[in-house]
Parts: sequence; structure tokens; C-alpha cells
Amino acid sequence: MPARGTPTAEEVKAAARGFGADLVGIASARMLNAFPPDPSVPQTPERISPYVKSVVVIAQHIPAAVFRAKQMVAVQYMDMIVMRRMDKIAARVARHLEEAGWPSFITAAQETDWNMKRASYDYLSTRHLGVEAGIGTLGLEVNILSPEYGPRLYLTGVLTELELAADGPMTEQVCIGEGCSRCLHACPGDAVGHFDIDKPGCAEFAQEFGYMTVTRLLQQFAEAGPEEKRAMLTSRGLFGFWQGFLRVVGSFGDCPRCLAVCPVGTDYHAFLAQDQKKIPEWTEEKQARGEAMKQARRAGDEVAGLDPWNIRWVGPEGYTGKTAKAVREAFRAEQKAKAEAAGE
Ligand code: B12
Ligand code: SF4
Ligand code: SF4
Repeated sequence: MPARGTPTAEEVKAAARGFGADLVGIASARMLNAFPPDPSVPQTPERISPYVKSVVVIAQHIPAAVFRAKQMVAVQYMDMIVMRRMDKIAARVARHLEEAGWPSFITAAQETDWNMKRASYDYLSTRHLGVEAGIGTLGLEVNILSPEYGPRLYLTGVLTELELAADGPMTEQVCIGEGCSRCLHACPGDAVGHFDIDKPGCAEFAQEFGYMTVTRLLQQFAEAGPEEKRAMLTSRGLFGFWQGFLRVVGSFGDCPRCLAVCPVGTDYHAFLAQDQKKIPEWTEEKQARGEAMKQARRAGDEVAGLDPWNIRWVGPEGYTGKTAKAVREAFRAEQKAKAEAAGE
């Protein structure tokens, strides 16, 4: 192993950007250990390795163009490509740190453990890693929203034994809040709660051929008579099962609606605003639910997703729009400079 050097946080982040990371931040393992999202099922680095000191969080944005496509398969395919690319970038960061003499490895970005809340939890919640690394904050639908790309991103973490200066969470809420509620209006599974999510309700749409569907199919097959069994062998269900095995199609990342309609992010304003303005899934009932959430927050009612523990990841300062404005202005300046350089 080469002699130990001590790269600074800025050097590590610059290296990650050089390898292609869209966003990068650093979370302190000490803070992650002290603030697990759900203390009864701690998703903490120390449960993975006692030696981890910092987590370098890498986020890759999903290109906005796929949310303009007529078919969901475009999003599914890009989701897989984005995650593959993200893993490769993270692996290069881990190797870079290892070469400097600091043992480092990456986490699985899309796995769950059966023993943790019946497989709804991974060893680390990469969204919470993202918040602790200052990349964004959780939205009404508990996706992490970055000011640059809203929720249209995937994240992973590099666990390193090197102590790096952490970025710390943003205090401002990136999500516009209950007054927006566009994710709630668009959700086909009616799964968006008040900074909370009904996971089985979401999984029906986000994982059409996920574990639940596959086991249901197998159960039905086991109980079916010979004629029914023959019919099931040529059913869409079995085909979905096969596609899921073949290239993960349908097993996750199916439903893109809460990602597509969120108005946070320069990508939304540049490419999606016109296309996504109208929400076909909108109903008066959903509108009323959003309004009720707004009233509940104003009245200071107890909201589990905003309780003193969870507010850390939502943004204790509430929505001010300051960061969004700064990011928008920087984006416009960058676009202008590019246009001028191209002689437009
Ligand atoms: C499992 C999983 C799912 C499953 C859950 C399956 C099931 N049946 O339980 C389902 C199908 C719901 C799902 C859906 C989606 N997923 Co998913 N998923 C994961 C995975 C692998 C683990 C999740 C996890 O550990 N969460 C940790 C816990 C703490 O989060 P949580 O349960 O949501 O808890 C929050 C609240 O619910 C609340 N809470 C928790 N317990 C309780 C209890 C009560 C009573 C209350 C009120 C609140 C509350 O507190 C937390 C907020 O502080 C992660 C990858 C990872 N390693 O993190 C990806 C991940 C979260 N998924 C992701 C995505 C993109 C999606 C989808 C958009 C689908 C898609 N197109 O890919 C939807 C979005 C749904 C949504 N709005 O949340 C991305 C999120 C990126 C982002 N921008 O946020 C991740 C991070 C993958 C990645 N590596 O980037 N997912
Ligand atoms: S992924 Fe689809 S079903 Fe799940 S919360 Fe988002 S909009 Fe609702
Ligand atoms: S759509 Fe609106 S309410 Fe939902 S996460 Fe985005 S900003 Fe927040």
C-alpha cells in the first residue's frame, strides 16, 4: 500500500467531480451514528464498520429529457444507466482514497435487508446521507431535493476511514412545501403523506413487478388448478417477472411521477415546466388533502414527518427560496456565458 497522504475534503470533492460526479458532499460518520433516521432500526455506518470516519456522498442527476418521454421505459432504462455510472464514479473515489492510504468502500445503492422493517430499509439511507452531506433536504414525498435537480437524482456513499471536514445539513427547506403539493397531486398510488410516504402504496406503482408482485404470482400459481396454471405460463405477470430478472425492468424505478412534477431545480425550469404544468392525476380530493396539510402545519399540529427528530432532514428554517434563487441565478449566468462563448 502506498504511503499515507492526507487529502483534504476539498481535494476529495474535486477528485469526485473530476471523475464525473454531478454533486458531492461529505457527511461525518459520527453525526450519522448519532442521528439515525429511525433509531429503532439504526441505519448507521458503525453497523457496517466501526472504522468509518466519513462518507463521501455522490449524486447523479437523471436527465430531464426522459421525463418528457411518452413511455415510462425511458425513465427506467436511464435510472439503471445513471445508477451504474454513479457506482463507477463512487468506486473510483474509493480507489483514489485507498491509493492515498485510506481504506474505503462503497455501499449498495439499491438493496434492502429483510430484517430491517421487512425489507423497506437498506443498511444506510442514501437520502439521509445526502442531507447530512449538505446536498439537499427531504421533500413532502420524502425524496431528497437538491436545489439544482430537485428530486431527479440518485445517490450513493463512499465509506472511508479518513476523517474529512463534513459539510453538514442545510438548514433551509428545499421543498416548497404543502402550498405546492404537486407530488401529492401527481401520485397514482395516493402514497404521498405529510413528509411521509405509504411504502406499499408507492410500491404498487414504483415496483410493478417487484418482490410483492412476484410472491403474489407464485402464491397464485401454487394454488391454481392445471388449466389455470397453463394460462398463467403465458400471462403478462410471468413476462414481467422475466423482464425484471433480465434487466430489472419493473422491479424498481417504475413510477416517475413525483420526480417529474417537482418544480424545484434548474432542470425543471429549463426543460420540464411547460410539459409538466398540467397534472392529469389531480383531483379535488387530493387538493383538499394538500390544503389540510398546509393548515395543520400553520396551526402547529403534531406532524410525525416534521417532529423534532425528523425536522433535521426537512430543513428546520422552513422554505425561504433563498438557495433556489441563488442556484437559478448561477444557472442563468452560466447559460449566458455559454451562449456568448458560442457567439449566439
Ligand atoms: C426500499 C426503497 C424503496 C421502496 C420501499 C419498499 C417497501 N415496500 O418498503 C419504495 C418502493 C417505496 C421506493 C420507492 C421509490 N424510490 Co426508493 N429506495 C428504497 C431504498 C433501497 C431503501 C430505502 C430506505 O432505506 N429508506 C430509509 C428510511 C429512513 O426512509 P423512509 O422509510 O422513507 O423514512 C422516512 C419517512 O418515511 C419517515 N418515517 C420513517 N418511519 C416512519 C414512521 C412514521 C410513523 C412516520 C410518520 C414517518 C416515518 O422518516 C423518514 C424521513 O426522515 C433506497 C436506497 C437507500 N439505500 O436509501 C431507495 C431510494 C430511496 N429510492 C429512490 C427513488 C428514486 C424511488 C422512487 C422515486 C422510485 C423510482 N422511480 O426510482 C420511489 C419514490 C417514493 C418516495 N416518494 O419515497 C432513491 C431516492 C432518490 C431521491 N431523490 O430521493 C433512493 C435513495 C435510491 C438511490 N440510491 O438513490 N423505494
Ligand atoms: S414513485 Fe409514484 S407512486 Fe411512488 S410516491 Fe412517487 S408518484 Fe407516488
Ligand atoms: S412537488 Fe412541491 S411539495 Fe412535492 S417535493 Fe416538490 S416542491 Fe415539495
